[in-house]
Amino acid sequence: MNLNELKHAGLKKWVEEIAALTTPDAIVIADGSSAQYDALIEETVESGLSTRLNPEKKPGCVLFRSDPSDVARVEKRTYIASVKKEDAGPTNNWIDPTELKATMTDLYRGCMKGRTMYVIPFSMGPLGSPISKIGVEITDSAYVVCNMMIMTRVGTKVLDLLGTDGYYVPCLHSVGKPLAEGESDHGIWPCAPMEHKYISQFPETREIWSYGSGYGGNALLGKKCLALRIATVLARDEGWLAEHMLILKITNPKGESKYITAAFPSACGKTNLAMLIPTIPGWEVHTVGDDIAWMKFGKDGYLYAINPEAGFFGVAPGTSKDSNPNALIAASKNTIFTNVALTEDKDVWWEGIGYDAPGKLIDWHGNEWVQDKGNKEQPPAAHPNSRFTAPAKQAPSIAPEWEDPKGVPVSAILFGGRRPSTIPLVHMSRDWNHGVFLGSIVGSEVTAAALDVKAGTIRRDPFAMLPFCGYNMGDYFQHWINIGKNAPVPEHLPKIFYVNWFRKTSDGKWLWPGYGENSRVLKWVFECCAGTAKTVDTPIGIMPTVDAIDRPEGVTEEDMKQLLAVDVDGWLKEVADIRTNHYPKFGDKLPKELAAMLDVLESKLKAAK
Ligand code: GTP
Ligand code: SPV
Ligand code: MN
Repeated sequence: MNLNELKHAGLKKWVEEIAALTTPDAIVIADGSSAQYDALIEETVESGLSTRLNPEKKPGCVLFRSDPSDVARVEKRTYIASVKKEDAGPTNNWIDPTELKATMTDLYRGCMKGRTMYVIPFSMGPLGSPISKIGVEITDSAYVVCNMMIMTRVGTKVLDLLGTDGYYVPCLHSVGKPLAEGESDHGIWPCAPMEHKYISQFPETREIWSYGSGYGGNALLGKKCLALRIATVLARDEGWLAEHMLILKITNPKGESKYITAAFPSACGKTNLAMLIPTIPGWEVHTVGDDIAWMKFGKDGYLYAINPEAGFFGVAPGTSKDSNPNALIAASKNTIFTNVALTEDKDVWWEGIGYDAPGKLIDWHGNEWVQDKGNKEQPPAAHPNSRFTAPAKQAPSIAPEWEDPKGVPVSAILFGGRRPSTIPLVHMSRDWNHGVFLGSIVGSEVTAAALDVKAGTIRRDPFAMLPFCGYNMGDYFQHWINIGKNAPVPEHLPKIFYVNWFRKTSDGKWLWPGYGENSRVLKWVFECCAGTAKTVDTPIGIMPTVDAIDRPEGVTEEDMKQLLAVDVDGWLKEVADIRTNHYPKFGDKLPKELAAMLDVLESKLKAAK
């Protein structure tokens, strides 16, 4: 299909304007067909940008490598360009939108010369569903087009829905100006130097402009930019929630099901929990989504969640037959791998895949790599943030209702992060506002999912939304409080929990085995929702009694006591940190309900000393 076939005059005009600015050699519209997907992949294979994997081991799969500087989201180069600085708030980078557009327009000028410009009409959420949002991404990266075709619903069906004047969110992307003439891209996608990268959201005009990076969250603009940063703004205005959450369905041995959503910061276990295989007999878990949830009240007063995505952009390292067999099967065909290692027989390998490297590998830099097991300092063969892009429907665990436009009614919301100490395995909030408090204080050890934040240090990541909230985080806290206040049926609000799979012993070992064993905690969550759980009231909230959660093999009674103890001194340090370093950032935007919760927590802890 070509430009003249575009029936939507506004869209055609926008595409023409961008083409005039960026001067591509050709314009191609993504029609969503598998023939076009195959042809695009073939082009990248032929130009040396990707490697086709062994069709017997990984049919329909390819491997891409990025520039070593373009392996994760770049939070320092991500902007919420609201008209007023205050509306971006204390946790977002801000530049005046007029100034930022001028800077970026200069960068975009002529940037697609020598390349094809692709126009990708896409839907976040099932096609035609009243909750879905339509976007159109313009990009000069075939890698982005192919990833978007897996992660979202793409093509002429979306254009049909748009008709001649339908609304879409314009999303402009370029990997950046090509290298100097004569220089090749060395089999990696091009990108701009750090100081030219911009991942910009314009909340008032609901536009997204991204320049200089080809990596997932920076370049697949339907995902973090639209389905979170822009969607949070829409959700605030329209009274719903756009969240960095997995959605799962848990079924007990009697066949009764409940739906749970969970917000953990990037690379803290959402994909794994969403696809978990319970270790407790008779229980089942099915996947509705692994990264983003949009939640709206239904007529019955329950919050209903939909997964706006159609694929998984999952962390590869640590994914094994033992930890997440569902993800391995989902990514066994028709999958795009990014920055993992390549074996001699053209299969993939990564750290934590569950077996030693089979012979000589090509690492994510494109260099030969031989495993040296004795050497703890050996750089990894796969980048720690290497990823697979796999169609959601390929996961054996996918719930039959995962595309239901109504969504699924949510009984419980979990918050969590990587906390080696203090935070217990699980506790439940006393009520909605206490749950909002728990979300607001989420902290986690930083992972490799973003550049420019020091891995290993703990930072506050409220609601796991620090990098994804499109407006003032203080107003976002208030929005969560308001959702509780305005709930049509308060007793149908989800219960809110705080979990931590990442406690460590003093010698650095995991205190809790995690993965499938997390089903034991989900069972307690299920029982809390059903009103049958064994609970005890503590200064920090409602907790399981020590015998309420069956112990997994290898976890002693002592371990369990430690996992479920209230570390009063640790929590008092937590309170002090929130009081001096975290909450003051929000100034008078901090909801008074949250300030009051902190006082209550402190006095309860002091009373328990
Ligand atoms: P994003 O896609 O970045 O939003 O991440 P995610 O939250 O989906 O994280 P994911 O499930 O991909 O997990 C990231 C890393 O955490 C992987 O290396 C996992 O192996 C590891 N992990 C997940 N669950 C557990 C767990 O229960 N215990 C431990 N120790 N590690 C876990
Ligand atoms: C995350 O970083 O939270 C991800 C990967 O889910 S990305 O799409 O790159 O944001
Ligand atoms: Mn994520």
